[in-house]
Amino acid sequence: MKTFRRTLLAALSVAAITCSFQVAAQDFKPRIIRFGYGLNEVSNQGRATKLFAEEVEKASGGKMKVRAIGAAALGSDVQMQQALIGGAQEMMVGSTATLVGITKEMAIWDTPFLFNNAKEADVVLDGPVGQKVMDKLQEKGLVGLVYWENGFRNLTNSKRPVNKLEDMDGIKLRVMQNNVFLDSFKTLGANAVPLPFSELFTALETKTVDGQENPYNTILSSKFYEVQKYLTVTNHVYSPWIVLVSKKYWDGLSKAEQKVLLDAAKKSRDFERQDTRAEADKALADLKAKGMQVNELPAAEASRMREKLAAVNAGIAANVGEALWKEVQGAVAQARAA
Ligand code: TF8
Repeated sequence: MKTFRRTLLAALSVAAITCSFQVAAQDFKPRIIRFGYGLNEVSNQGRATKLFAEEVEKASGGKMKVRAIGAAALGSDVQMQQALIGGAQEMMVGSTATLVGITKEMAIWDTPFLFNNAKEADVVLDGPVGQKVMDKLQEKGLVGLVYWENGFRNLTNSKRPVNKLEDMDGIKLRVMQNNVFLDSFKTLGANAVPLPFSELFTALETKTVDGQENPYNTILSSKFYEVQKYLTVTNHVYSPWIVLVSKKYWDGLSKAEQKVLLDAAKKSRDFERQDTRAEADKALADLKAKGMQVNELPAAEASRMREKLAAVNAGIAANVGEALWKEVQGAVAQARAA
């Protein structure tokens, strides 16, 4: 009896597999998805994009192919967003911070010191309020699938070590194309200049700007250590990346194709966060070995920085709406208590 049941089960599961393949064959059209990103192929962004591409191809039986195009070869974050909205490009990953011109609510993630650690970020971003902010993109022609980790941002420059806030005075600092970042660094005394990431290395090299701020991973993968001497550990904000699909493109996909993209995006997210954190753990030592002079902002100065930056919070709340501000604060408090 037992053997019979086992045989029956085996037969049934073979039938199920065959059946799902038949569904697959009908539901997947041959598709080529151009997926753009800003960092190098050899970066956390590049590695996770590669994994995403593999997962999509596997799950669609080779019908859906992802062409990963890195190093901003398809344009800066802002340019790619526009291409997605217009339907000229299918997918991308980039900073949530560069989306605020399209969806103002995205600025909530730019709140300085919003998260104390990555766990809080995961819980809030993957939770209901993270989804709510992501869904706002749809009315603007974009579909957000998942958040990846860019990471906690730290300050580099070529002028001097930043040991106290006053050391930032007059430093020409590249910031993302985003008002919260612009206001934050002006508040701290820097001469903040918005620039797309794709122009950053050259701007640092030619001394058009003196400094920038990004997670350790990016300072390493984009070789900023070649053109920046000083790194100050500030962890002033946690930066998410977001995987986006053109809504025009998305709406033309079958349910099965949409599921393939969403499932693969979730797998890539889990991989990306692990990979990013493992790399970040070692990156500081690597950056020192490459010759960067690293200092921690002394605790008293870090508190001064927090206090100064709290001044931008009211502006963010007004911009994204008090209700969303409170909801996110509540979600953070809950994540912190858990
Ligand atoms: C920045 C961001 C970049 C992203 C990337 C190009 O400083 O941190 O990492 O925009 O997708 O611009």
